[in-house]
Amino acid sequence: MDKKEYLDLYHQMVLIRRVEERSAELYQQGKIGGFLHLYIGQEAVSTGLISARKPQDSVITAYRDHGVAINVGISAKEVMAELLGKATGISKGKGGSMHMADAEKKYWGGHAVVGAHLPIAAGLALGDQYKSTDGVTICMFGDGATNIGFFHEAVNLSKVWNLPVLWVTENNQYGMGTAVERASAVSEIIQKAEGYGIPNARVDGMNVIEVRQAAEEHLEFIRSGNGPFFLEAVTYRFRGHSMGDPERYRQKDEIERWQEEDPIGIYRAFLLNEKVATVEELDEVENQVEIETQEAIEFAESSPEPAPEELFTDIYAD
Ligand SMILES: Cc1ncc(C[n+]2csc(CCOP(=O)(O)OP(=O)(O)O)c2C)c(N)n1
Ligand SMILES: [Mg+2]
Repeated sequence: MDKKEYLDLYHQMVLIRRVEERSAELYQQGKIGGFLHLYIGQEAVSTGLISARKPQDSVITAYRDHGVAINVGISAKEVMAELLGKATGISKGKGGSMHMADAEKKYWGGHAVVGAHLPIAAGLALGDQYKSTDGVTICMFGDGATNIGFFHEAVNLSKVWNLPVLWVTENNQYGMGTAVERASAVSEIIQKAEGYGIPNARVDGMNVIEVRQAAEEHLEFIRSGNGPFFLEAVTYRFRGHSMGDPERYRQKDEIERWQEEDPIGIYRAFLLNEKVATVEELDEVENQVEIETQEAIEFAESSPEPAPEELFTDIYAD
């Protein structure tokens, strides 16, 4: 990567963090309705993964989807407007937090039902295989999703049909309020990939460079016609499952231990140690993000709500 690319990854991670910190405030002010699941703590996973994608690659994820939206190139303005349910949002204000998508960018959402997007990912990959494109589908899902039937059906079939899909489980140690060990028969999720004969690896999900390198290697493996690959990114969410989570299922000192591994802090130290950038340059990126986030909020707040007729559009494909 050249310096610009290194700084761009830093920009993306800080932007995700700041947009989400501000959206938590807007939620508390009652300006965002419904659920709000923050990606704070997990930024290195999607930033590293998506930075390795080619334009022909599809991306699909669960409801913790704001960060992924920013990584695929959706502007902070469109993300914020969607969160506020405004017509200028990326899903025209009709999707909200859990349903951000952009077909032009091959970002297929944003899915609220746990595990339900895995069969869709298998279908996207089947489409690429059928049309002989060299696109790969990157499908991200939580550790909890790997206990669901959808997961087993989709992952099994991906191996049977040798589909070009990169399965990525974000093991953030918890489903809603349930620790991995209490819900999954095996605590290393890659053991499930073994059961389906799918090559697999674990990566430090707090280290954006390691995630990127893993993604580059495994996407190339899949693109060369080797069928699916299964990656487990070990990570942690710093905030509650969604807004209003009393967090009675984990200790404060556990959260603090993980916060010492802050993915943004780790990457910032890396950029400074490797002399890729100076403190002033990184501070400048943060200042830019502050302005970008503030402008996004102003844009969202001053945008109109969707017109009532919009209830009847975008329901069926033309
Ligand atoms: C089929 C289904 N069952 C239950 C729920 C309620 N639910 C929402 S999130 C969640 C936990 C999922 O945990 P995980 O897959 O680890 O994702 P994370 O929230 O950690 O990102 C549950 C059980 C749901 N949305 N869909
Ligand atoms: Mg989880």
